[in-house]
Amino acid sequence: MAEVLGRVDGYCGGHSGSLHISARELGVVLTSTIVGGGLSLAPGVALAQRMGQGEQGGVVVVFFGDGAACEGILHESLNLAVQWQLPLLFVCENNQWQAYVHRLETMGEDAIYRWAHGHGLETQRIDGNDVDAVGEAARQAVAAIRADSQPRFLELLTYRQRGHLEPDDLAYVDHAERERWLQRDPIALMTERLKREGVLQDKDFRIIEQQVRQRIDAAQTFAEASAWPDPQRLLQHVYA
Ligand SMILES: Cc1ncc(C[n+]2csc(CCOP(=O)(O)OP(=O)(O)O)c2C)c(N)n1
Ligand SMILES: [Mg+2]
Repeated sequence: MAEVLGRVDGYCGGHSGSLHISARELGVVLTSTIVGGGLSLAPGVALAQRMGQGEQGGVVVVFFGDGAACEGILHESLNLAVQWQLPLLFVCENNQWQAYVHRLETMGEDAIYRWAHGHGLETQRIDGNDVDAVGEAARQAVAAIRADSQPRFLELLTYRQRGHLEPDDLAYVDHAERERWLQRDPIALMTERLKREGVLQDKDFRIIEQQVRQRIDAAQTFAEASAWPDPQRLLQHVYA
């Protein structure tokens, strides 16, 4: 059988969706479909960084959700990161939902950054819908990690606007709460601010929107023109 029926594009030889990407050239070690999976690997990657692998002064960043924060691996990783003085930034995207369960059914109001703080590192809770606040906190955290070789932790408070999956009627959602958060959509907030400060005008936003649409269309065309991977390679690089 022919090795491949045409050119297979995409990450990981066409084997991955957005949940399983590894792109070394972009500095992306992996994404994982196992909730909390990234947390288990991040200290190892950061240890390699500390031992001289990777770019000089590089900092490892691990992103995870409020659901992942409820798993034991968060504590193990935080503890190792502090004890081993790892160049590791923990970023918890607290979007209030863990599939179909509201996070307040699984933890106290202010739990996440306090849990992390208990392990002896600096933690901060940020308005995750304020683009500037997130950018500034991230820059400061990375600079601080480079300066004292201690990990840092950011909790970004935000809200999941859509369902867990696309076919999701949101019947279990508190619509008043969702509505409040929709009023604070991060892109809308940033747009308003840039207009108010006279940085950009309506026509500039229309151009940006058009450019984004073109990029998405081009990516879709590219993906649809790519070949499917050969079924014979289905089990390649599968370890369990
Ligand atoms: C170990 C594990 N348990 C359960 C699931 C099923 N699952 C997929 S996403 C998800 C919710 C994750 O919530 P959170 O960590 O808050 O991430 P979010 O989707 O909100 O970004 C669950 C339970 C899984 N993928 N892995
Ligand atoms: Mg969540």
